[in-house]
Parts: sequence; C-alpha cells; structure tokens
Amino acid sequence: GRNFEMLLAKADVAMSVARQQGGNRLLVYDDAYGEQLRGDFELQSALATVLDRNELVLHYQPIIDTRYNRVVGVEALMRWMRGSQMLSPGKFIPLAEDSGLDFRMGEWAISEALQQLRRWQLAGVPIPGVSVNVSVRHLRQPTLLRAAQQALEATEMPASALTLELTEIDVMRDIENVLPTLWELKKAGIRIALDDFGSGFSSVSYLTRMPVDTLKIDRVFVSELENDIGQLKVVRSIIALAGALDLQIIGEGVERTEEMHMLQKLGCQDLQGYLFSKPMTAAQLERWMTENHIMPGRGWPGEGTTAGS
Ligand code: G
Ligand code: MN
Repeated sequence: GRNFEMLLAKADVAMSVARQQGGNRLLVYDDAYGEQLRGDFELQSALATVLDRNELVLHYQPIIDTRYNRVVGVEALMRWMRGSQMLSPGKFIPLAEDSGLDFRMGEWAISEALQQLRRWQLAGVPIPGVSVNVSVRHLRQPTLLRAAQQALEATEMPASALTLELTEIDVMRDIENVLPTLWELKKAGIRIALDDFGSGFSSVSYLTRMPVDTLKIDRVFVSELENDIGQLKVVRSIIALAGALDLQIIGEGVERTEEMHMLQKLGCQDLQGYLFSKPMTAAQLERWMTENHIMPGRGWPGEGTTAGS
C-alpha cells in the first residue's frame, strides 16, 4: 500500500479471503483478491433472494446396485441457475453461511427432494430413496430434524426413504456434540451416511456406537485404486469394516470401468459416479433409467411383478 489506508484495506481483503478459505492461515494480498471479493459480494447479494426467485434446483445422481442394475437411491445436489450460469454448491454455500441462508437452503433441499421422490413413487419410477447433503453446523440446529420430519409428513414418505449425508471429517471433529443428534435422527427413522469416508480419521470404536447406515468411500481412494497398492488396501479395509459393522458401502466418484471392476471385486456393489451418470434433472434421470433398463429393486412396491416388463 502507498499509504496507511491502502495498506489496511488490502490487509482487510486478504483477511476476508483467508476466512473464506477456512480461516487460520496466512495469506499475502494479491490484486486478484479484490476482484474476487467484488464478485463474491455481487453473488452474495443475488443469493439473498435465490429461494424466492426459484433459482435453486436439485439435480440427482443415481446410486446403482451394479449386481442387479437397479437404483438404490439418488443423491440430490443443489444447483443455482443464475441466468445462463449454473453454479455448484462449492461456489455459493460458503457465501450463504454468513446469513444462515445455507440452513434455509438445506431445509429447502430436503423438502424438494422428498416431493420429487413422492412424484416418482406416484408415477411408478423405481427410486426407493433420496439422500441430501447437510453440514454438521446445520445438524446442530434443532430446526433441521423438525424440517425433515415436516417434509416427511407432508409427502407421506417413510423416514427411511431419506438419508442425510454428512462428511466423515466434520462428524469426527465434533463427535461428542453430534452423537446425540445422530441418535435423534435414528429414532426418527432417518438414515445417515458418512460421506468422503476414509480421510476423516474415524475412530473405529466411535463407529460401533454411532447410528450410521452407510459409508461412502472417498473418491480420492477410488481414483487411485489401480496404481496405488496402498490405496487399494485402504479401500479393502473400509469395505471389510462396513461388512463387519453391517453397514451399506457405496463407492463414489467411479469414472472408469476398471475402477468399477476393482470395487466390485473387493465387495462393493453399490456405485455412483460419472461412469454411470452425472447429476441430472429429474426428467433426465427418468429418461436415463428407461434407456439403461434399470430394474425395480428391493423395497420397491412393484418388485417381482414389474421386473423385466
Ligand atoms: O462430497 P460429495 O460426495 O457429496 O460430492 C458430490 C459431488 O461430486 C457433486 O458435486 C458431483 O457433481 C461430484 N461427482 C459425482 N460423481 C463424480 C465423479 O465420478 N467424478 C468426480 N470427479 N466428481 C463427481
Ligand atoms: Mn455427498
């Protein structure tokens, strides 16, 4: 800075950017930060009314039981349709956190996903459940469980049709505070998945007394399966752990056929990733299911009678 005001302003900008990157770090000011902050500020103002303007949509990525070619669930992912732009949660959720808007968006997503699931059920589309990503910050709010229960009542869907995905690392960081809430969800019948599993340093003893239903293997392991024997060993142990604890195991971020084969050979059959499909709109997903001859699966009312028809 040429003078004190300038120096202070730039230090302030660097501090804001450092905070956005998670805080607790040292950053040297760069002119590009000024631009970035101005852009973020614009986004943040537009974000305030995103729900009122119906600009938020959910895309769905199928999770497939590859043994029987059936969909065991879909993961709902938020997209902000901003004019011709499509923004992913990574771009806007951090900006929504200051105002608590991320909580409202998360609760909207739960309700929207269940309404869609209801429409699918009425239309005979064989999708038994939906999962929604939520943050541990949000989990600590009493509003989350209430919102989920209201959405379940309104759509008359069984609680087990809803899975909440929490990243392993966030859960483990705050495990003692999170445990009671997880049990409340469990009591309500809602399913819980640990996302990005394998990088979050779970203590195995916690896992045995934690009411989780599903482990989703972090995609960093999946992408290195072929070349790195160490990663393969990690994945094999995660799958064994899930088996021992009677948990569902999902391999995510599957992009190549070889990855699919390796995961299957290791005993992981429920898979998700670009190899099968990118996240897509509800209508696109329905078309995709028809084109790929997806079968009705376990837990689906028409099972046995409609299969193959
Ligand atoms: O952290 P979580 O697993 O919820 O992240 C889901 C994100 O991963 C979505 O944004 C989705 O678009 C992305 N994704 C889904 N499948 C794949 C894949 O096969 N490869 C990669 N690189 N990303 C994927
Ligand atoms: Mn997820």
